[in-house]
Amino acid sequence: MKHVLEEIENKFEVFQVLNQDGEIVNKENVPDLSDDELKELMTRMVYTRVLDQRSIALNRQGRLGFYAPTAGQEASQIASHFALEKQDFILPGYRDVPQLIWHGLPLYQAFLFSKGHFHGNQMPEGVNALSPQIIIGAQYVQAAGVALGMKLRGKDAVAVTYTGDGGTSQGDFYEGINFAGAYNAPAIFFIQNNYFAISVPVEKQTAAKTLAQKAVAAGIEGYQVDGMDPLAVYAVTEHARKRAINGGGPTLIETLTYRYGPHTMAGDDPTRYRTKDLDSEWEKRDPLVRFRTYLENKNVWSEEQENEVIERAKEDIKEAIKKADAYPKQKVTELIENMYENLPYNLEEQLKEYRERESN
Ligand SMILES: Cc1ncc(C[n+]2csc(CCOP(=O)(O)OP(=O)(O)O)c2C)c(N)n1
Ligand SMILES: [Mg+2]
Repeated sequence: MKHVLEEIENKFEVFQVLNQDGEIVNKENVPDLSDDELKELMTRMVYTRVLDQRSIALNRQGRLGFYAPTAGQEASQIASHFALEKQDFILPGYRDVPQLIWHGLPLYQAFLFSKGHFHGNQMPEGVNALSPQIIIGAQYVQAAGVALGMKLRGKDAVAVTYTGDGGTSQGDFYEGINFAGAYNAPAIFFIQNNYFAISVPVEKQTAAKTLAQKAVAAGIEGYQVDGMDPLAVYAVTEHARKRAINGGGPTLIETLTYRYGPHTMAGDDPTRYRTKDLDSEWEKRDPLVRFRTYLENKNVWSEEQENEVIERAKEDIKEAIKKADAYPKQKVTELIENMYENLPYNLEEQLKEYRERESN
């Protein structure tokens, strides 16, 4: 009898283009990006790192609410988004606010989302996205549906969703990839494998050797990618997008990455479940460090340019948090009105009551 599982598992190799020393190790798969595009990608990653640092500080000052740190995951988040187009539809998880921002969600609205204000969930016209999903895995089912809708309408666009390693244990994960496979829907499913679901290590999450191999049972393409390598993440996303648009069906992409910070700012202490050695092993793979080395060697990036980006990000954040702080507080009536298209009778009663209270 053949050992099919072992055979399949061994076929999933980590796809890498740029190693941790910033050297190209996979010439035939270097994405076709101009110097300006490379600079823009670096700019976005640096900006996002600053946003993360500032968001953590603002949370500690009590000016932000819910926040899930992103440092370490920039290549997975920003380089995947960089391969998308404006018409693509994004269904993010709670840690994926950066992709929303680069898709067009204004910063002050991202801050309002953090503060629990409904306006943070209202995508501006032309920003094709849902607000971040808190229910682990639910966005996978929704992404399959959005992708099928795009296919039926003949759109040249894809639905893109993100979950974590822990998310792959949810029923919704399997339902989403299976449905999208069955309907050959143009979807890209990302798993950002940062090796922990809060404190639970991925080895306790599943017996599977890779998360990418879960694509096999759904009959879709699956890749395992170095999630600290922006060029690899970009290349594989661009490939998956082209395939989907050309009727090739959905793709599951596992990015191997790490979150340097705590799970969220609500009291998680990573030192209780991760070692310093593991942290520093991953810091050596930092996506900003290796991309900076690569770009500096190509003479398309400098410390001066990076400092400009850092200053611009700080200024933008200052303005945006000011605007979010000054934004009118949400009313109970607005909460009710924004929840349903047709109100159930009990909420209709409460709405009336709150309208009276608020007018006094
Ligand atoms: C259905 C569901 N169950 C449990 C939770 C609580 N919860 C929030 S985050 C999380 C861990 C998710 O880990 P992972 O999918 O690896 O994503 P990461 O936070 O590492 O990005 C859990 C269990 C939830 N939000 N939804
Ligand atoms: Mg995780």
